[in-house]
Amino acid sequence: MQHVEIGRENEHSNIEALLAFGFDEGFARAFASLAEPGDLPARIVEVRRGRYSALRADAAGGLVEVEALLSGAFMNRAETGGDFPAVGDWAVLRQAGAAGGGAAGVAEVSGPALITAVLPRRSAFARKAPGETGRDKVEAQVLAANVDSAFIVIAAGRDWNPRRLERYLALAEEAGVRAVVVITKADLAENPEALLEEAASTALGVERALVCAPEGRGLESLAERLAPGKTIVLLGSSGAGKSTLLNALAGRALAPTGEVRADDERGRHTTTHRQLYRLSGGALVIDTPGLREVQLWAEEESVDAVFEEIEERATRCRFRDCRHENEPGCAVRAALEAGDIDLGRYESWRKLRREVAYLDSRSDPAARRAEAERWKAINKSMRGYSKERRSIAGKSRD
Ligand SMILES: Nc1nc2c(ncn2[C@@H]2O[C@H](COP(=O)(O)OP(=O)(O)O)[C@@H](O)[C@H]2O)c(=O)[nH]1
Ligand SMILES: [Mg+2]
Ligand SMILES: [Zn+2]
Repeated sequence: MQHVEIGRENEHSNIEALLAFGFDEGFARAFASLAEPGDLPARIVEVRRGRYSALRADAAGGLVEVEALLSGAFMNRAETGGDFPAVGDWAVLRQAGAAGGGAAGVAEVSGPALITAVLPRRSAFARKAPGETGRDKVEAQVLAANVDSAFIVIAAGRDWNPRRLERYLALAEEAGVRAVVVITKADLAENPEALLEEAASTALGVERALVCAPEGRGLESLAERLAPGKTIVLLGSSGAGKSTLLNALAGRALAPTGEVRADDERGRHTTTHRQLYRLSGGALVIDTPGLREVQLWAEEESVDAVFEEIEERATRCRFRDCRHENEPGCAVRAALEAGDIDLGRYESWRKLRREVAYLDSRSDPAARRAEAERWKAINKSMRGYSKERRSIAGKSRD
């Protein structure tokens, strides 16, 4: 394996400028093990229908954004949708015509760059790929990679839907990423306190913020989450105010807002544009288009972790394999009847569990588990961490 030192010019590249985009020693090592002479590390900053923009160092010590395609070898190797690059990924970039050039360094060669590999992810937000993927086969689509935390954006008013929150929280749990619930459009809330409370009883132990981005209200609490070189992803439905929030955090219009949902006759989303931005403070923010359909790509444990009160009751059922339907001695049903578990939560939990069961029936659960472990190799301890945090939050609630 080649040795790469950060902040030192070497035969590969001048990578110092990439540090501001989250590059570090771990990524440098992974890069060195996959790269050939002349290759460059680059972060995927934009994905548009299978076309990629990547950010790499230039010869002058700055950064340049280049268009990139997948190499033929990459395409041959890719087995499932989850193998393809996503916004936030670190990639090995090869300038066409420069391969094998040896001393090419950071030569400014024109022509398309090729992505030859994606570096192992530290976290990945995935959903079940929408649309036609074959009748018997379901696949993952990675929405964002190498993310440090997720802002789950939900607007007061018409968008308000705690059930959707649970779905995103399960994805965050699966990704091993810390979530913050951001309630936007505070100006539309008749009773903002009630929304905060509902969010608290839906997202147990998860941080919450109430903002009105156009007026700059509530942004300070979020600003604390925005550390230089750390990556945040904005998730939430179309029109929830994600791009408006991004622009307010940036202090300037980085992303277009107010976009109208673009559907074709079949009702499918035509906007597939995800982009990574850098705020002047140094934080990196991934904006995603409104997702109409966020089908789970998760394991049972990730769903259960979002419904802690149910998970806890379930340990007291008479039968170990109780499905909490009509079994005798079911502690979950008993708690439901006593009003200790909310019916909406119970039904939501069952729905998400059914989605996982569907995934299990249409994909190889062992393969999915292995894939998930690969994506969060470094964040593996997060699940235990978030549990611990929850119980602390639960205790201090009274
Ligand atoms: N009333 C109100 N409208 C907002 C607020 N934030 C965003 N909007 C509007 O909501 C619409 C969708 O916002 P946008 O940021 O594009 O949503 P996105 O699809 O999640 O990126 C736009 O018309 C915004 O002007 C807010 O705090 N209050
Ligand atoms: Mg937007
Ligand atoms: Zn039960």
